[in-house]
Amino acid sequence: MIRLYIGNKNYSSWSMRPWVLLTQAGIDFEEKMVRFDSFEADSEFKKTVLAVNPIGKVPVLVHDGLVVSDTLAICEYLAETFPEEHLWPADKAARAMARSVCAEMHSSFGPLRTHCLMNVEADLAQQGLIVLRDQAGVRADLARIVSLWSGLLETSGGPMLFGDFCIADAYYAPVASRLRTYALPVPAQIDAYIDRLQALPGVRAWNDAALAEHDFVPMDEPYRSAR
Ligand SMILES: N[C@@H](CCC(=O)N[C@@H](CS)C(=O)NCC(=O)O)C(=O)O
Repeated sequence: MIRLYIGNKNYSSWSMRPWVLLTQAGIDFEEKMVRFDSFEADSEFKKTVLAVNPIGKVPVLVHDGLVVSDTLAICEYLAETFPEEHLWPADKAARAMARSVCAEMHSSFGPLRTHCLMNVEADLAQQGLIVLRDQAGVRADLARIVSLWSGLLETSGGPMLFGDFCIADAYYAPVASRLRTYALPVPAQIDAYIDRLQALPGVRAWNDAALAEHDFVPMDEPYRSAR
């Protein structure tokens, strides 16, 4: 049985990706949620996660004695282990592009990640206005996301980035969540993609569970002191 270690669903954007992928694909797995108390060496979070893998971050996947960390490696492992689920697009060129946009997610969008932390439960529209006004990097990230998603949707014809749901949609689900939380303005076709993405059973299940957590983790809440 696959075991996936994740952080708080309200906050952990990296955890969301493989969890949504597994859930949406209907692959059976066991979830182990490790609460974010802090990321200090003596925190319960660090102690628990370090006992599983030396990187000390979530997500971590454990399967048949194998420990796989880092989201991209986990997604690749799942795609290889469950080829019948077609987690990457079947077409070679589309697959290369899907890998490319996932790698871009890993290596880019620093300003968006820094100034718009994922927070499924919160309404941070006012903060979104301030961030957009003050952070040129967030404006640039938003423009890139709009152009990236628009191009992919135009090429594939939708409803997902590469037609059918694939790893790339799971990868951008936390970005879509941020766009909603901070009410960042996007064109109508991007708004419609976000609606479709958030309506996927796997994404809905994550968001519902995030709302049910009723936890408040101060290190992930730069804009609020309470819920
Ligand atoms: N590149 C890693 C990033 C994972 C990551 O940063 N996870 C956060 C939670 S969303 C974490 O565990 N942080 C703990 C720390 O920074 O010490 C991946 O793709 O899985």
